[in-house]
Amino acid sequence: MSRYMVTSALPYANGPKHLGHLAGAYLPADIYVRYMRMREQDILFCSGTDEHGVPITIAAEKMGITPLEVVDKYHAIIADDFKRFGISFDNFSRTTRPEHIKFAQSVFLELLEKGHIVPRDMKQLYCPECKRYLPDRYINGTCPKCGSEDARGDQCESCGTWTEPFELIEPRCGICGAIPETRDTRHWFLLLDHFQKWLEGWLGAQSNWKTNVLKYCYSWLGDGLRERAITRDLAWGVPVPLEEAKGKVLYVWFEAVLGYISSTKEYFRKAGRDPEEWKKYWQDPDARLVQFIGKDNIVFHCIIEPSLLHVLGDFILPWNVPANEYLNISGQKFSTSRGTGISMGHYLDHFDPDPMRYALSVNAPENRDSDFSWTEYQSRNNELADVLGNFINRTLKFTASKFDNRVPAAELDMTLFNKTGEAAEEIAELMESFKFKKAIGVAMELAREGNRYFDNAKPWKSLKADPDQCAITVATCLNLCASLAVIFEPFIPFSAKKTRKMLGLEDLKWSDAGTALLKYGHKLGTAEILFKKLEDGFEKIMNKPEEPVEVEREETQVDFEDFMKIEFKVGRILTVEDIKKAKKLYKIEVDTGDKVRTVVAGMKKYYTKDELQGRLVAVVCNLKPAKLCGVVSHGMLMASDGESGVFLLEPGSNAKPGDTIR
Ligand code: B3M
Ligand code: ZN
Repeated sequence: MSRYMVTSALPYANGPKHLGHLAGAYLPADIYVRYMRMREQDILFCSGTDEHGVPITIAAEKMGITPLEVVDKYHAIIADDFKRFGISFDNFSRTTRPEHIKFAQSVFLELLEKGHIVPRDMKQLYCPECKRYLPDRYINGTCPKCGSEDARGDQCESCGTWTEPFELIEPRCGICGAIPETRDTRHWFLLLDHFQKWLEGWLGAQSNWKTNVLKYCYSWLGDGLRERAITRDLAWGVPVPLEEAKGKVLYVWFEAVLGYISSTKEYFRKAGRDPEEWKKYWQDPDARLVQFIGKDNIVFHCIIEPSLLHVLGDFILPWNVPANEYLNISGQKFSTSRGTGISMGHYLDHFDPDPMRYALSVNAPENRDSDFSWTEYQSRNNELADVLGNFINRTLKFTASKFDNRVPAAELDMTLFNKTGEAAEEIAELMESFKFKKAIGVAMELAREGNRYFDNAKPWKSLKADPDQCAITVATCLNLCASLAVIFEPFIPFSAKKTRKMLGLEDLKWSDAGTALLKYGHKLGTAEILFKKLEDGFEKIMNKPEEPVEVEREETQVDFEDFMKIEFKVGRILTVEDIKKAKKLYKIEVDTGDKVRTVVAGMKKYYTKDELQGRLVAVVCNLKPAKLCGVVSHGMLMASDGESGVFLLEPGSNAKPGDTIR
């Protein structure tokens, strides 16, 4: 068994996160972690929101609220959306927590003491109106290269030039438009050049990393690493822990990459475990650190963070950083602010998590940018329904109707079953090398194989002609369903769980795939439809505006699953009696097939005893028992109730007590 520390990039708590984020750093991490847990590895999965930095202060200004209000609001939304998507973090923390702030400050001081951080006096633009130093991107002006008038102090979006604030012609404050002054200030710099040689050696040894990740790293190293300011003149952030640095904060990236460690510390403290236990995941040389990120974060995780950990000394370094490229939407960049993104929450308000998890796994931006479209999503959803859902459903339905919903006595057909074991092994290998896209392809192919097998074996024919063969087919297909529930679990955990329930199985391990899990006589659960097919134009439901959330709900809607929990049955009334002191009620004995139940019903005003006796009625059987005028009622008779009076619902005359009503 190995020990793994898995992290996903800390999302900025400046707004809801969209499907592009999900596909980049969260879904792949979750797939990996779920798989590893099923392999019974010692694995911990931590992340949290990144709550400092300019993105937060910009959001606060736009919204007219404080940065703290911004991060409180979005931390809650982001954490909830991840939960609804089934992203199974062990801990999802926040970088505004005191534990993180203290840790980040201590790292700063240690690097300062070791001579890797030094102060430098410099000039910076200051807005006399806003009374603050202006971060690069808060400065507007004319681009020195192309003459565009709305270049920013960090970049000109028109020509793409990387600008420096002092190069801008006629600079202005990006917030109020005033003309900024030049002021002297002091900042602390991380001397990254100290780590150039060491990084070259360390990165050079990571030959198993993705080539796109290594390419970025080498290009940075190729340019030569330079010192970087790691403090800022901002009111929002982790205070620089020095007397002479009052009013200054740590640069967000310097502290954010330390957030993974503070999140892990927090996990053990909150769980009431030994507070030193986090070290097993960060300081034991046998532990493996796997960090899931988007490609724009590579330099911070492959250059800055390893340098910090290296100086601190006792820490392990990333074992792999399987960074993803971008997910675009119909050819455009996914961006909530530009209105081209679909937020996770907005999606989840209309659809289930699993079809999206599947679509984004098949279409993952693993090695190059990929494109999301609703048409693509629709075909992936329908593929789930037609292939996986269909195979499981037809197998279970057939077993229920022809084999009394039990596993028949039969040997398994090993030709199909060996393929299952092989597929599970192949998928395992792909998972361990972060090739989730290929892995899900192999899984779906196995489900397809199941359908072909069912089609060819024609159990509906062999049932009469060759019952032994029919039993083999059914037992084999059932066991394949169980293996599919294992193999698909990391990708579509909600549906895998439902499938297990329908098969009457508890939690499964990866090693269960390709084994005969369902033995002769095993009682199965009730078959349910796993995936709903989507018709053209289904996505229109999403076009409703996303923001105004506080619309009043007019009617309570009930999930189909909830509705199906109600047991409606046909019953026949056997006897009717008065209840002492009850003016409106009868005590009625009804035969509902399985048993005779007592029901108390307010029918005295509407029906005589004779009219009721012998009548077929519709009964709700699984209502919680309730005591009415001293008699316990075990159900309810269905009746219409309106101005014209009360009328019992009547099943057709051929119906029998015990028949299900739906
Ligand atoms: N908050 C940026 C991003 O969401 C950033 C990642 C921090 S990871 C330490 O892309
Ligand atoms: Zn200003």
